[in-house]
Amino acid sequence: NLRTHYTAEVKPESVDNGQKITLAGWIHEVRDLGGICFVVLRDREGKAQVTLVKKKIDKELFDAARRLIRESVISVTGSVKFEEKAPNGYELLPEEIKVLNVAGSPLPMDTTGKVEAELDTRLDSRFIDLRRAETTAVFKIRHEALQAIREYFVKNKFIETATPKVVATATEGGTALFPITYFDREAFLNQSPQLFKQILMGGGFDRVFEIGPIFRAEEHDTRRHLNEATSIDVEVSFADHFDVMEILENLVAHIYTRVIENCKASLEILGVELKVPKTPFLKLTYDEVIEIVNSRCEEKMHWGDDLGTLGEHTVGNYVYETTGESHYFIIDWPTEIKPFYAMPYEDRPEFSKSFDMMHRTMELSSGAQRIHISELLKSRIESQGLNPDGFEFYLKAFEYGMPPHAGWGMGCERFVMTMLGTENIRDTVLFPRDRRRLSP
Ligand code: AMO
Repeated sequence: NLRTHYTAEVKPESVDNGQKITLAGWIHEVRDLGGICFVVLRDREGKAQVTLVKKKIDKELFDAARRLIRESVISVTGSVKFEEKAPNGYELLPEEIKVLNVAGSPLPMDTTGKVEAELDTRLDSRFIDLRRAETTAVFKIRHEALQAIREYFVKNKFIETATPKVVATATEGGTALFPITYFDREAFLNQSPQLFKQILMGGGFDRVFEIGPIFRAEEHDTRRHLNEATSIDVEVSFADHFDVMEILENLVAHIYTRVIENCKASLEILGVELKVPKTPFLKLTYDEVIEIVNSRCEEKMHWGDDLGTLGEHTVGNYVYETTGESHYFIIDWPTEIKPFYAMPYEDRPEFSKSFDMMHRTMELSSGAQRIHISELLKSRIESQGLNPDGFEFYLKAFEYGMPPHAGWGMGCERFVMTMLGTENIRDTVLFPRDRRRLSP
């Protein structure tokens, strides 16, 4: 047996003093003080000190320990000695150290935290970067967030779905597509499960969610755009935009609650203190947002303009100053700047039943009540300069009993990024895809 415990599991509640255990992991550090040698073993959950006293142990074992090479993989069997002064409150007194694989040197990057590596260096050697506690902490929190999302949806009677990522049509007008070759036909990587989750409403699924990749051929190189992102998508029948906004804000509060409960150690490593956002979130209309921007910025925003980065920050700061909260909605966007599937208000069709969920620093989610009337949908597709022929498979589902429905999509990476205050979105993806990066 190469491992009986993780380092962090060795506690007086669960392990006896003197008990024989086996730890496995990487050599974080070897400190040779002559008469005593400390080998710090690191695993996914933390670190442990293996202590070798020259006078007390086998000479061969002592000499082998002194020669261990950093970041090599070892398995150590020994007895536990609880010792308040030792890191984590215990030492391991070894009987056997198995070297499972020797690491080359020098390492492609430092793992001790003494030297701050550039993001690019870290991403180039991601396997080493992931051995750093700060990096692991981000992905443990991301994992917990996704667990909380699934828990919330399952409890609320959603069905989890998987829709194709190789498709024949665009859905999100504003952003470009990645073309691929599909046998002898042109195809694309999907920008959003949008059309499919709507078709599922026609199939009577009522409440669906999907967590999957979306692909956006956006050329810009920013701290908050990826070319492959993870989208959390929701679609609900017999619901309007207000119903799905409520689902969204409650989900956000649920994720924060779970992360606070279950990720104490990781949050501490990152120095992040979280507070559960207060629900319901403030709702500002698009028209109110224009007023806020124009009263605070020199560059004016006109009706029909999208909210730029400066506008997002201005309104985000306004909301934070007035409410102390970071999350809010912008509702009632002009129909012309939202995708074709957003439902216009019956009495003022220039406005749509759409919303964005914002964090103080950026947009996290967009959604809307959808058009479920086939004729209106066709005319909206045409008025956005698209050809309805390409949407035949989608439009067909609206002709044989499509219920009214609404939904939203939220970027997983942006969510984690704003929760943890991460500088760059690439820090929240294991292997980010951007304009320049296609491997690892
Ligand atoms: P939208 O295009 O606004 O809406 O995308 C929804 C959310 O997905 C995230 N996101 C991204 N994250 C990182 N990098 C990107 N390039 C990127 N693009 C999008 C953002 C964004 O708010 N079909 C609609 C959703 C719906 O109405 O259900 C849609 O895709 O957090």
